[in-house]
Amino acid sequence: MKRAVVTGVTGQDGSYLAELLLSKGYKVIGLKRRTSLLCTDRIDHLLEDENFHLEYYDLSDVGCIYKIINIYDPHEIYNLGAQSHVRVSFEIPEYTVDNVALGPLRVLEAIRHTNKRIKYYQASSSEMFGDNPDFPFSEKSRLMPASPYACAKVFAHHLVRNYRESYWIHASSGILFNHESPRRGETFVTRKITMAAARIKLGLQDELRLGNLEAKRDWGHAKDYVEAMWLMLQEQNPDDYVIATGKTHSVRDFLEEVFNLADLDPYKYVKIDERLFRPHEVPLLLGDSAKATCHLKWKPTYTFKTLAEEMYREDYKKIKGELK
Ligand code: NAP
Ligand code: G4F
Repeated sequence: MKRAVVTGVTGQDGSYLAELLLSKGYKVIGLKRRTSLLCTDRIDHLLEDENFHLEYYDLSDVGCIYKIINIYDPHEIYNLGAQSHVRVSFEIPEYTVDNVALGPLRVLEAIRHTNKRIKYYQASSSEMFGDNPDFPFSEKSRLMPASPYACAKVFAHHLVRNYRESYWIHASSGILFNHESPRRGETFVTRKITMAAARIKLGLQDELRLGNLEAKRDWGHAKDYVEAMWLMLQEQNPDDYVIATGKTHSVRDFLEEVFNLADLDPYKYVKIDERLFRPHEVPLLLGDSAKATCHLKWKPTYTFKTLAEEMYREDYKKIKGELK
């Protein structure tokens, strides 16, 4: 039986990836950091599965990473754990850089010193392209990070190539563009919008504060994107892959799409709040995932519209259920 470790298993991607790996017959060791509230909502349905093991860890604690490798002898490690909010990284840069940049270093060092046959997946990000004006972005595009978070992701991205070439570790980076779902964290813009639309529709909210509506993102669905992570580690050779839909839309487009589904006029509710702007904005992200299509045979199944619709409908159903 194949064994996979997933850091950040309580997050959006960690929960979908754990489900995918269990469905493929893996034993999954999900790593969760200690929080004062339990925060396992996204994986509660997996806790009874005999092939799912939940362990405490922290990306700043080297010893626990060696311990997990020694106990479970994994074939694959998916490193998804991170302080993943770009704007927050301007508020807590040192903490962000520690887990986003040094976390991967610690895991790769543990692999190097225990078992170099463990395959490693690094959660790289389209934020690394920052304000590079030459889109669409491929694996060869220039990295121009525009936040502490993105600078740290660039460090980790280069480190993966360095460990691949220096120590022959099967380490791959997925340069994933924004991916969302009904499990997306509530402070990211898509989920903030779908939750607000549902709450306004149900009479529970009368205002939605947003920042820059003109920023554009290449938005896909997290379920599609975790499939790409797994595919990368099944390849004979490790490599870097852009994972994207190849379409870009503004925050305004997403807002209008969702409020239209709710049959609401967004401009009756939206207030622009300067505090939600970033010191350095990434104006436009658009990915070219031709390499992943060719090598991994990966392509997205969700569109912008089906993603927005699923997110809004799920939020509406959940909030209405809670009201009852
Ligand atoms: P997420 O929902 O924010 O989940 C992040 C996970 O990391 C959570 O399990 C979180 O634990 C954990 N974590 C946070 N700080 C940590 C720390 N200091 N030490 C250990 N674990 C920590 O993020 P996601 O959307 O699933 O993204 C997964 C990974 O892909 C992240 O590395 C992110 O940077 C990267 N990425 C995401 C996207 C995207 O659009 N979603 C695109 C490109 C790359 P708690 O549950 O306790 O908070
Ligand atoms: O939803 P966001 O916070 O996502 P962002 O910054 O693009 O980062 C996400 O995707 C990255 C991949 O490209 C990941 F690496 C990262 O971990 C994360 O998952 O913001 C999207 C856009 C930004 O331009 C922001 O300025 O929406 C704009 N925005 C406008 N109003 C807002 C808001 N963002 C948030 N979070 N909240 C707002 O009220």
